[in-house]
Amino acid sequence: MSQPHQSMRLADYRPPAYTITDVDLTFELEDHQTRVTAVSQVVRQGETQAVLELDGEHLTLLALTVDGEDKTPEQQTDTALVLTDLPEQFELKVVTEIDPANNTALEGLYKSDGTFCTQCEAQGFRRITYFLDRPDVMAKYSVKVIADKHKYPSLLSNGNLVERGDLDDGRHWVRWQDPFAKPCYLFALVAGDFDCLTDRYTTGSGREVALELYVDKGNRHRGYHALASLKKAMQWDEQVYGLEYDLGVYMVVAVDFFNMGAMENKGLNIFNAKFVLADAESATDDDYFNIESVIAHEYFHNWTGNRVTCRDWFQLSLKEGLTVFRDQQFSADMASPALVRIKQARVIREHQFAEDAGPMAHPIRPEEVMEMNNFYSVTVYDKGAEVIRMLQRLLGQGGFRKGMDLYFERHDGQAVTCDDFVQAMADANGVDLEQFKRWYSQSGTPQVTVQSEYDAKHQQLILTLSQHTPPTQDQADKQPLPIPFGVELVDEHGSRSEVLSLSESEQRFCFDHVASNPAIACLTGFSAPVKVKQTIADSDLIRIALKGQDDFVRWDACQTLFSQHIHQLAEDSSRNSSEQVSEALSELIAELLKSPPEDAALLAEMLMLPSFDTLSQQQDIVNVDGLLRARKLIVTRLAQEFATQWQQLVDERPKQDYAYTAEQANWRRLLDRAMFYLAHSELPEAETQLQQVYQDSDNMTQTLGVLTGCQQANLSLFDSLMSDFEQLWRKDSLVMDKWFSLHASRPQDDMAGQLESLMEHPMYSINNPNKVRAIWGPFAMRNPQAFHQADGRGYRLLTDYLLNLDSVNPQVASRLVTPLLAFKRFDLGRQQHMRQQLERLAEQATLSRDLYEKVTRALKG
Ligand code: B3K
Ligand code: ZN
Repeated sequence: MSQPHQSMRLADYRPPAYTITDVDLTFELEDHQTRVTAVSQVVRQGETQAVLELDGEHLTLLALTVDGEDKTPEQQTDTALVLTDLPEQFELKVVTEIDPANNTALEGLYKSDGTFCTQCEAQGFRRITYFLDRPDVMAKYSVKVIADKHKYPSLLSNGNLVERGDLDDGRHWVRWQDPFAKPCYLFALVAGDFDCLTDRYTTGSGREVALELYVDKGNRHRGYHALASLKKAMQWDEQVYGLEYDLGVYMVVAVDFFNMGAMENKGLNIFNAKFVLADAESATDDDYFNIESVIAHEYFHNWTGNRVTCRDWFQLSLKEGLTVFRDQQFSADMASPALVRIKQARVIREHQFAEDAGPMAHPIRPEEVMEMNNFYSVTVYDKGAEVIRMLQRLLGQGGFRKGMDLYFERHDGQAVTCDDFVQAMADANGVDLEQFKRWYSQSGTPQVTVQSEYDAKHQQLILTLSQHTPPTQDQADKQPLPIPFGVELVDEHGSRSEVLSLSESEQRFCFDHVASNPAIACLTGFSAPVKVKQTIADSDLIRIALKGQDDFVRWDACQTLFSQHIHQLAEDSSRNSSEQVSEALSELIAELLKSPPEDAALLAEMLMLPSFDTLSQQQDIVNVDGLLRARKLIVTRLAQEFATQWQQLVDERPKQDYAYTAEQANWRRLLDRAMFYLAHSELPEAETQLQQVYQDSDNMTQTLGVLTGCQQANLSLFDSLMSDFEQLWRKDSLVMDKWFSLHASRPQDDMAGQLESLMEHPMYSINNPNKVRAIWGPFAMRNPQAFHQADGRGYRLLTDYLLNLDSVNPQVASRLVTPLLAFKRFDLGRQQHMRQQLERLAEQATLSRDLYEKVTRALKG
């Protein structure tokens, strides 16, 4: 195994011995030899002889002075510079040289195609200069950028542009000043040649804000949706939280090479182009939705993240959980609230529960971290958002808002902890949230068992709820949590609902005046990120699905019904047909199609079978072959039984021009579902009909719907449409990612040749994370048939690739290793194959810290 990397512990947090109040940075941009001069005003906060340890990686140190005098560091290592004998206050000047063009890790300053850009969160600033790279050091920045004027007409950084000029060697320069003190992770710089879309926004209090969106040349027409989304988000935050933007300019830059979605740098967001660019022909409704939500997310960070930031990285959920919660609220207000909630529940069930069940289990506030980038996780983000949602439910909307107001009043301009946040909520509402804090420190997925007794004579229903959180790899002992548990009782007369507060291991709840034995729908609105154990009859599930008031439980009842039948069929390998088990399913589908819910998106979701990942979370040991077989049988059966209805839905699709409106998007979601089933229907005319839809299409949503249906049903039409699609889009990088994904997620046994030929495509590059993710993400995460081949060939293919990728971009490699970490949840044969591959990784002498942390945790568990 490679060199042991060190872990950091929350318990070891100490305030910094020195802080930096002001920084003056000068960048002389060159591909391979960019010179960075950092002049910092340093102030001692600790004891007199305190040493100053500056973080720095991949840097060439050219000069170092203290108050103008040369300084020799006491120690210089690969990751730090240690200075001693320092005055109480001084000016520190550090000159370093860096190589942005060879920075394939895309952390710090790097080149993305022809553009210079930065990514500093979490610890990328230390790749730019030696610095106190920690969020509790907050300084005011003044930044001068010097670069070739012809190649880089736009030179951007945080704050306000205060000066600019030309040099006589063909270069020009600008100076930016950010009036707000910030941690270095929010620093940003961009230099490039863009098309710029501009707009204006006037805040509630009358401040004029210039909005500027920078995109690759020729892509201007694809920027309007992002710009409109930004304005909606600005307005929403004023209305809902009373929060206004605070600078004169808000810039968003789209780049092609980016490790994740986007970054909330103060006043200068940098985005993966995928979350900015959209037009009807090239982007799907989901792309439009995601753009709106990511634009909003980054904008909302200006208050929850930038104005009030994290004291240390263990507190990441302070800003991420809260900001995800805010972007979800916003999205629900913009589109179908039911759909937004269902999507979120799916993320938790498919991915977050899986994280809890594996070697990377951690609380939303982790206690031990080796590589911080590994903790930008579904737990910190999405479970973090669920925790905020529970808090809001507990305090009510008004109480929550009071808590937010107090949080900003107390902590604006500070770097604080999750405890500070909860305390503000508690104080604003005069409540005790001590037990609630366990949600921050305890990892794992609580299981709530529901038992009911109905007493017809007294018209009384008693619900007994008990909670139990199984041990996780990081934490053996668990305590009861406060769980808001929404229930809806549905009988033939109607329904009533209530949110029960479960806080002990077991509690009884009594309902009076219950006229008849009701169907009990649990977790209305997905009220808590827990698993529910309940024995429930098919007839009750159907009743909830058709008569329930709460959209989430209506959908969930369908999911449970599907799951129960799939699991039964999966366990019985002698059954090759779903005839005997599908009566209840047929009844459900028939009723749904006869009297559908008003929201077409909700209907589309109700008609969708649970994914392989959701199903596998419901088993202790995943029965890969059984689940795949059973799921397919049921799809085919429903496709055939309702073939004419699917056909009719497809035929009757509205034909108006594309617009991204909630109504149209919801309808297209239903069309997608109908096409999926039609493709599986084995009707002789299905292919012709689907081809017609493809030809008629004026938008990517519809086109991709046809392709996905054909791909899943393995129709020969798929190949011809895919070559047509490639002819049309081969020059368009973002659209080609969809083409790569469709190939990589095509269910088949042997993917080696396919993957190889995808990587020979001129558009593919191992240096571009979008390309890597478009191919390897779907293969490893959405193609169980190929990835989980019983002889282990899928695992080997992924590992071969990771061994190359790790030295290029460890962060992206570390995301892709996730499916292998779950090896203990598979049968012995697969377990062994997966473990072998993890061992191959572990044997690498040069394994990155990112992969090292995950692989060692997995093998030691
Ligand atoms: N805060 C960034 C994520 C940074 C990830 C660093 N590996 C984007 C976001 O959550 O808004
Ligand atoms: Zn965020």
